[in-house]
Amino acid sequence: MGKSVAQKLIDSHLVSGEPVQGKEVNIRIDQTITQDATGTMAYLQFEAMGVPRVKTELSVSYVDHNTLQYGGFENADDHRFLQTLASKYGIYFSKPGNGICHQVHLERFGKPGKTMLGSDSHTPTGGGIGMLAIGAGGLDVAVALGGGPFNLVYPKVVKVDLKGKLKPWVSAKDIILELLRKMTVKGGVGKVIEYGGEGVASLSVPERATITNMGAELGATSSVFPSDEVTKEFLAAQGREADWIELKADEDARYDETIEINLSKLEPMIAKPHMPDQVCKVSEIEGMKVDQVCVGSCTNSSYRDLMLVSEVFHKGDFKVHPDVSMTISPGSKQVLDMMALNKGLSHLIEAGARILEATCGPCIGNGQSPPSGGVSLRTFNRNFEGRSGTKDGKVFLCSPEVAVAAAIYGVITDPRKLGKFPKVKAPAKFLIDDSMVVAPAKDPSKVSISRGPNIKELPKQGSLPETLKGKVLIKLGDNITTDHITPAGTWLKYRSNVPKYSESVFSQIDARFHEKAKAAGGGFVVGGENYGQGSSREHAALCPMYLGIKAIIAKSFARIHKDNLVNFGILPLTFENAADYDSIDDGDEFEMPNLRQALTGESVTVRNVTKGREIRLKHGYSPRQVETILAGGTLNYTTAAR
Ligand code: MIC
Ligand code: SF4
Repeated sequence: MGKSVAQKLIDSHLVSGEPVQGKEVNIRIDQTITQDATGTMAYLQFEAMGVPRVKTELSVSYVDHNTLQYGGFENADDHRFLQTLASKYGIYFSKPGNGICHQVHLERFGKPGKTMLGSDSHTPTGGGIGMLAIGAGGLDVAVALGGGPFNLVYPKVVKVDLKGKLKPWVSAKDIILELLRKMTVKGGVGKVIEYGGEGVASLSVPERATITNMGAELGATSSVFPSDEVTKEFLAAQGREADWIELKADEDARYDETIEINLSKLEPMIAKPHMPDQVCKVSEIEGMKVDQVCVGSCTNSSYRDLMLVSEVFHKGDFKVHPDVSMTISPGSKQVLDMMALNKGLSHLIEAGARILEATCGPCIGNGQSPPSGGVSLRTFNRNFEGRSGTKDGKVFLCSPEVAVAAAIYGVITDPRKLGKFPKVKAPAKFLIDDSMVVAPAKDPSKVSISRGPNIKELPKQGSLPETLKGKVLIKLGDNITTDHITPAGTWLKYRSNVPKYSESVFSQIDARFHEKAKAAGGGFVVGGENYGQGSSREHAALCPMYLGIKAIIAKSFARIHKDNLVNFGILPLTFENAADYDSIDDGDEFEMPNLRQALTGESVTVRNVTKGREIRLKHGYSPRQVETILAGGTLNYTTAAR
């Protein structure tokens, strides 16, 4: 039987395991990426493994999240640590200002047919050029750096059959927003989303990357496009034609599910606060007053996207509305430089847009938090409550077309009203200058790793005890994100300092949570559906582990977070009967006896001592995961195995 692109990519990298949907397989990883906010932990863990030089084909350490810290040395120290470590261990280092990891990697390093693991949930952006690119926790990336395979559950493959062609003012962002509307933020769990059909050829690589990027919001393991003539042209324009290979699905490829999207019928879409799947047509909410417009993030910061915004202002002689504050964050130095040379940047400045660095910036709550209760339209990928830095800020997600229309009129506006569409031609040649990427040292013995005082040791824990006991420290609802668990924004500077960062755990929900957890000597967390969605930050497992959290009992989990919990020896458990969730209250005393033995079976029991009842829970771990949990986490497990 024929294979899909996703199956070809997985099967050609299989190290062990049966390629059967639902079974755990191990795949070889060709490339890795990290960014600064997750990178320090990933590399501390890599160091702890004692491997002298990375074993991947290519690894790049990016600095793009925390670049301009206000009043403090922490980030700058982290940058120094990351740069010296990269140099010593054979990793390329992309300096702050060179751009957002996903955008730069697509431009300069990604290769069709390769696998990539990244310590950032939007790593699947690489699927835009036919890579199998997967987001994971830093520890999984550390293992891949050391030449270890990545474990994944063989996914279902969903074909998104693209029919027709996009109309003017409708773009790639509308395609993924439409898919989010149809599938919801948990609709992609356990699946790879593969794009096919006649509509594929009409989408450029940056447009495809917008779509694969935001597949992360579906909870998908990855998203992928075939590698075709369009991919070849893009790589040639980046001076990398030699990196191209053709990769397409077989005629008789079988898919687990097919979803059809007719591009010709699509309209401008928008996601309302506070979830990326709260999608409606722009026309349905036209007229709402807007305080801010932010263009950028790894979803929509390509040359095409920013030039489009610039051209709309320029051709129509428009300005940013007096009541709107508009920011532009270019995806890369390449984008910024090209627009500086062709005056695209001047047109944005003349229009009154504020030009920020080529970094994540406002997307991660680093600056430009909306005013109280303010409406912010962003071309980003996440609008979780509070992520912008303003708890009651209302963040909407949209395309660059919708963003610029709102910036001009000061209200949400259907961009089709702007008249003639200024189509941006893909450059025949991009401007190539990799001078902000530093190659690793030829002689590693000459490099010493710099460690500032904010870089604290990795916390450790022992193996799993026979019995777990404690209180339910917090009972939560559905769709708890990693931004709820360990927020970013002003806390970001503590990513290398787990004791300090642990004070942020659930702080948006209960400011005293960390004190409570410590005083109780740890305990349990109860959650609803899709617990831990969003970011790949392993701190959302590591910090709770530091606070003594033993198990998270939820209705369902997001993939990366579940893996991170296992990596740090916290038990992710689901209810056999979801209705049992209702019987639990904050403060209930739990006890899980004979746990080590119970984990060899399929389910475990928690005794709710307060309520005098027993609740059956499923774990669904692979034999490797059971061993990992018993050992108290991946680091213990791998060091013991050596
Ligand atoms: C995000 O978009 O939430 C982040 C910040 O890029 C995270 C990584 C992190 O928390 O450092 C992600 O997407 O994985
Ligand atoms: Fe950066 Fe935002 Fe992309 Fe995360 S989603 S990598 S914070 S731009």
